[in-house]
Amino acid sequence: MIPVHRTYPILLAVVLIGAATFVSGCLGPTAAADEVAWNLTLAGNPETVLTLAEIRALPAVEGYGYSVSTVGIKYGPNRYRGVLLSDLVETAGGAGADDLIYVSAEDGYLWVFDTAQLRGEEFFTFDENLREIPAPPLNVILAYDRDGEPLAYEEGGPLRLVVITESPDVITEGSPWVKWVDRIEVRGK
Ligand SMILES: Nc1nc2c(c(=O)[nH]1)N[C@H]1C(S)=C(S)[C@@H](COP(=O)(O)O)O[C@H]1N2
Ligand SMILES: [Mo]
Repeated sequence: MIPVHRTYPILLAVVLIGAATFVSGCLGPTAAADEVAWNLTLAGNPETVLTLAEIRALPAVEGYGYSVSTVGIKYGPNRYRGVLLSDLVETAGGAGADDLIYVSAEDGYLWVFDTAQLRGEEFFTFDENLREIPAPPLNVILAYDRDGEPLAYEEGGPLRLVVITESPDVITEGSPWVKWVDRIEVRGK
């Protein structure tokens, strides 16, 4: 018979192994990305709600994002990864040429895009000295990663609208970079 005082270390070991397995499972790279609970509502007909994990599973694009705020503070450049806003609009049922896309956030912020902007057109672009430059090809994405890491809440994550380019030295205005995006709606004019 095992003396009573010896059963405790065995039990403790079993509990610790169980706890370690649980913790490592929670902190694994895929689990960590899934852990933030966030829903994106695509207000089409029918309405679609996507989780962060479902958004990460969609075809992804990458590029450089570099913005300037209204008061001239530059933010970036950083490498962003996310889903094309135009792909999400297709999932929401698509947009006609005259429709507008309302992108909004939990703090009540709203930015309205037209379909030309969905194609990356009509944005103003600037060089490092904030002098306007002809716009190179741009893409509007709903970003979830910044420089290879999930976009932090303080940076507007887990989902932030970002205008990206192929090169790191193109600056765009910060106002369309909607932070904490939770709703995308297509509406007629
Ligand atoms: N949800 C949300 N997104 C937002 C805003 C806001 O107030 N709420 N401000 C916008 C404006 S006007 C600018 S210039 C940038 C500022 O980005 P920053 O807070 O990362 O500097 O975010 C844009 N996105
Ligand atoms: Mo701004």
